[in-house]
Amino acid sequence: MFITNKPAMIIENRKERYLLIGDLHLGLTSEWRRKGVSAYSQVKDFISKISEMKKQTKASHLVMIGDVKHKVTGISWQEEHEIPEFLSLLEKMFKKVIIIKGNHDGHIEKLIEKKSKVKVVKSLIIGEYFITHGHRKVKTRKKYIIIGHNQPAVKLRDRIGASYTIPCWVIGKIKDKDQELIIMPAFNPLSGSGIVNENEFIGPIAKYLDTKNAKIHLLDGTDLGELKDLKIRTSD
Ligand SMILES: [Mn+2]
Repeated sequence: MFITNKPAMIIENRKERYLLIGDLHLGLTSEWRRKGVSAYSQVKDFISKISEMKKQTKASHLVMIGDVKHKVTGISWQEEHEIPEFLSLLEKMFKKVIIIKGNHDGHIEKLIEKKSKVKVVKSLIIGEYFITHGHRKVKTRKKYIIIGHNQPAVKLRDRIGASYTIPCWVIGKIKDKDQELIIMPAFNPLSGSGIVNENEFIGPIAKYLDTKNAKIHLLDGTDLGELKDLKIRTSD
């Protein structure tokens, strides 16, 4: 269900395939430009990556699990232009496009045309999966909970002391419950990350992750073992 080498996963239910991505933070680059960094719209790059994954997986539905836009309150000039463009391209590609609202998605509804088939929801259930952004509390008995919000990455240090921050998946149990939590890496490679072997997880769901048994996988499938053993260990 994880797509090798991509910050994305597939869930199959009733013969439909749902492609999941999260933490896109479109509009982030305008903030950088204001600070003097040359960075341009990511719409085309995102569309080509999504279209490649769609071809590879034959997904019929797209689920964006929050933080499609970057500005927490209000809408930036860049978002006002880029998000409708991005969504209209996605609508042409998928049967359904679902946005699960993240903490950065304030007023995103204003960027969606009335006749659009893009849906905005707080959370979504697909079969045994409960999917939400991860910044608000939820009640569910579903076996699997999928969130984003944390933008997890692991910090590794090599023998000469150079350190690398590499996006990762976090998979573990919810404390005292028979439920499994999957934390997705961010889709936007520029959006920064929460270092799982340095920082605490954020949000009211991830804080109940049983970190003693949580496992870390890199996007290429490398199993780094348990988080508790990864206190900035040396890689070979
Ligand atoms: Mn978030």
